[in-house]
Amino acid sequence: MDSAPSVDRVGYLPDGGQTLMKLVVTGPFGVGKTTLIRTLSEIRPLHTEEVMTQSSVELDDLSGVPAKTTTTVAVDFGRLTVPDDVVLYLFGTPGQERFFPLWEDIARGALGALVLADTRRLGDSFPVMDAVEEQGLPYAVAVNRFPDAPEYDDEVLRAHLDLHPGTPLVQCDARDRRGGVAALIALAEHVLTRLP
Ligand SMILES: Nc1nc2c(ncn2[C@@H]2O[C@H](COP(=O)(O)OP(=O)(O)O)[C@@H](O)[C@H]2O)c(=O)[nH]1
Ligand SMILES: [Mg+2]
Repeated sequence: MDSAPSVDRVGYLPDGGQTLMKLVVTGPFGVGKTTLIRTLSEIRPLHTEEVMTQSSVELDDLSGVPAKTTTTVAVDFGRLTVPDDVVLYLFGTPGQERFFPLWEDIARGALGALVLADTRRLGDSFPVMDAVEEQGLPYAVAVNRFPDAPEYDDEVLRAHLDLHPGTPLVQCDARDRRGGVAALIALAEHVLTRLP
């Protein structure tokens, strides 16, 4: 008897023998979360992105991100396998503070968070870092370098962001795979050192 055709889940389920790690990619509106997950994911990422409508004009502050035409209304999801058979499941959160109540659900089971920041508005990342700390999640900060944003040395950024000396800080371009992978590896290593 022919066996029933298997559901094609290749690419969505790991092959076994791997360490799975759920990570949250977070940060303020327009900082590059969706872009980073799109750049990194080895599967076609899931995005629940919507074109922004007039009704969000008063809600979503576009200052600093004038070219933005879409907004994440729920989550982004992607997957990335890094050396040593560690499979990272990436969950992007919406950036708008009105969605913070969704966080607990999105972050449930996550081992760590990558908080994205933009040097033109570093302060926008503070409430996000607070939310991550409230969840008790270890995190790393990735500064997404936009071409027209001022550049600072790591020490200056650390001081501005008031980072704990143990918190990893990485500067990257969300559209560039190598820098994004480096940011996630820094986070994964940080998470692993904190596991019992
Ligand atoms: N120049 C530049 N543009 C970027 C970079 N990252 C994101 N963008 C653009 O910035 C806008 C906001 O990015 P998006 O990923 O949607 O932000 P999100 O709200 O955090 O998910 C989009 O138009 C992106 O194409 C970057 O590193 N450099
Ligand atoms: Mg987004």
